[in-house]
Amino acid sequence: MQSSEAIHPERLGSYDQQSAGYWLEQMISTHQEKHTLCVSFQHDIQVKVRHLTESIVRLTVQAGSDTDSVPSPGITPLAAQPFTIEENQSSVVSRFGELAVTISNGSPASLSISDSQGVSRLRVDSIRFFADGSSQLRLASEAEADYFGLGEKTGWLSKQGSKTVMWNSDVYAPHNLETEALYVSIPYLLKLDAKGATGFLLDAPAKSEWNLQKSHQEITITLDTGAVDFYVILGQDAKQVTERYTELSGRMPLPPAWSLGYHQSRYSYMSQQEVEQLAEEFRSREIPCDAIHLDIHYMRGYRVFTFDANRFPNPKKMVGNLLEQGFHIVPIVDPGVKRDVEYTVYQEGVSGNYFCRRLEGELYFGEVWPGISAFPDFTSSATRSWWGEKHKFYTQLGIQGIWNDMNEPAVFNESKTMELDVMHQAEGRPQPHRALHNLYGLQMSRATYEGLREQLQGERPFVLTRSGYIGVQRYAAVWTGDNRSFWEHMEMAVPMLLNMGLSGIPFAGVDVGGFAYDTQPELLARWTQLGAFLPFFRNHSAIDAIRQEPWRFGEEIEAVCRAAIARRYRLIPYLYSVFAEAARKGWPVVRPIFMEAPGDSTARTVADEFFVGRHLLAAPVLRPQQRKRMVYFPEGEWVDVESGLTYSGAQYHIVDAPLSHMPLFARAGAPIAETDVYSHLQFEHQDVLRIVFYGHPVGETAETLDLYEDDGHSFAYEQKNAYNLVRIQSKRRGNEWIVTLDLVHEGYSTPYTYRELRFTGAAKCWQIDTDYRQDGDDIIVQLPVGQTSRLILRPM
Ligand code: MIG
Repeated sequence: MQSSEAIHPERLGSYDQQSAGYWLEQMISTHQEKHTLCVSFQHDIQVKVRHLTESIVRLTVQAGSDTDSVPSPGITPLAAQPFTIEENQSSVVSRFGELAVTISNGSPASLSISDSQGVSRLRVDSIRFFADGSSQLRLASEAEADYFGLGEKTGWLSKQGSKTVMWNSDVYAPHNLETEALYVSIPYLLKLDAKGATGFLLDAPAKSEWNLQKSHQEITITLDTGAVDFYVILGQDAKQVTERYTELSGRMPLPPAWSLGYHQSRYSYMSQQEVEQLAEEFRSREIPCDAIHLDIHYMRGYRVFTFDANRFPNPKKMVGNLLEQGFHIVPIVDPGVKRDVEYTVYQEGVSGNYFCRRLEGELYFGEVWPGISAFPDFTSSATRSWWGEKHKFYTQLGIQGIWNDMNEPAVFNESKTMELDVMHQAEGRPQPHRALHNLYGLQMSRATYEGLREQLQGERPFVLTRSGYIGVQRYAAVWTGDNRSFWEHMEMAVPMLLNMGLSGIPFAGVDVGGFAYDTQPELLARWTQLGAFLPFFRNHSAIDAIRQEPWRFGEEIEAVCRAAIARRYRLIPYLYSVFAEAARKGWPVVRPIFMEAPGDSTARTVADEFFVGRHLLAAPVLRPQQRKRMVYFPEGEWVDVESGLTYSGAQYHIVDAPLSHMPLFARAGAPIAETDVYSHLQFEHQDVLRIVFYGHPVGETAETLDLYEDDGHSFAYEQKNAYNLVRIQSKRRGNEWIVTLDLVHEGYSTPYTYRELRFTGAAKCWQIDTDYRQDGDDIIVQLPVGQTSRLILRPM
């Protein structure tokens, strides 16, 4: 605990330390090198402009004319395109597609990015370089602009008014508003204003500090070291910018279906027997579950790529038996390799030169769980292949998922990480840890993913990581580290995950129930209800916290948890289609309300509700004993999927929120794909597919679901086009309600032969022009797979 002495005036640093240094100022000359515009300034500073697409530009600003900043591995490189250029005495303008860059001469010089209407979307008012190698950008900010993104951060949905640090950090202390750095760094801002949406991405693997505090009327970004290298992305709205941003940062490959299921974890399940019993509990209690995680105690003395022979006498048999019952085992793998001369992984790491070293040659050692350990240098491809190959140890046992922890990297010392002068080889461009810190987790998950992909012979790997950087979604799902069993932490999870989604990471989740501290029955129930609609759904708790499996608090809470988990399993066809959309377009799985209601200014302020895809609106209950909650509905009509009650949008309503379930609303008349609940997810055995229309569409709207289907476990969707894409559209035209099913792509043969369309409550007021069956008030139509259809419903 800190005392008041912590704020002793003499301990506070001076605020004008950084008054020295020089600005980007006084343009000297311009020239073009192929598709790069190079502008030279005083103090030997070069600005380079590269138009990458019609709406994305890359700008680098650095001192010294012979160096050229190279995009970090966070970026999927895009080739520079030809552009036009206009020059006059005071400025240079380059233009391609809908984007123009204006470099205005002066002291300081400024850089402005404008759209095809000539409207400035983002302006860098100044760039300053300091003698210590750090630099600072000032972005102009207008009062009506709002900011989102920044990856994994505490606080509310809007990032306006926040201060944050991009420096991957292991933070066990409670995460709160003051926690400026967490495990993942995504130096990316999404700006929304009346002109549209604009993305700003700073490719800075070193530390950067972002200050969006309102009092500044500007955003300042201070970079510890390295070139100023950034991208500006223009678009109409958040969806379009996110799609374009993920062209640059990459998109998630389709994960295996099982990883969308419920995961159970604990630090730690201590033995083979305990794990087997746990699995049995899930099956006998009929709680769906697809994965069990093994935390650090499965290893022999915390040595990665080993099993402790006493605790886990027969891992192969265990993994095999569990697989048969539909459970995947996900063991944890940390980066630290124990210094033990009799341990082959350590021996190979030393002899193969795979570990991080000082410039002078000696190995870097740090202390983590196994004691003194060496750390693989994942910036080198040789190290990544070696590490990837080591995963044979797991894949040979039948394991298909790996959990990467401590990869900031976390080290038990004062700085909490590797020393800054340790070197990384970085494919022939050696740099100290200080410059590349934020890449460590990304590169470790990459090594893991690529290794698994190689060994799994066509099966999809699952990797979960704690640390990451731009582009981490290409390799891994992310969980947000050590939260606590606090209601406040559950509440914070919502904006945190929404901003991660906007930052390109669609597959993310939090420890359901809370990691540290003892959970409470009602908290676990509410958290499980929320977790069922988060992209990654895992219950995990700390070694000293009370047990929090779904049945630990008696029958009522168990029933609530079972129903919540089952609800997710029922909606898997819809959820999987949303995942497929994330893989194709980069759109988040869970989306802030404003993303589906771009013109709605109230929607922008809503941080405690979210969309799952476009048609489901989740309103989690985030307070103890709360049995009602306020919900903002954007324009349209919304149907409570449980009660069938309809709410009209563009306003707030107070809705019932009994403990039994979380308020969940479907867009009236929009297609939602569902199935029956199975104990685990195996698409090849899914013999029911239901397309449910809750309520009916109002107004002249047309809502679409692109139902995506494949085998859920192989890469045949990619290699042999073995997938289906069924475009289901529901629209009103005058009095008629028209539903169409188009087979956009057919390449996967489904285990079921009919698709069932269910119109809830429709029998009371609609008649349909085809054969149907009635179930209560629902109208049911069965359509043979492979048949295109057009159904018309008319009011009775
Ligand atoms: O804090 O491996 O965030 O999920 O259970 C110790 C033990 C290291 C931190 C992870 C947590 C995991 C724990 N690890």
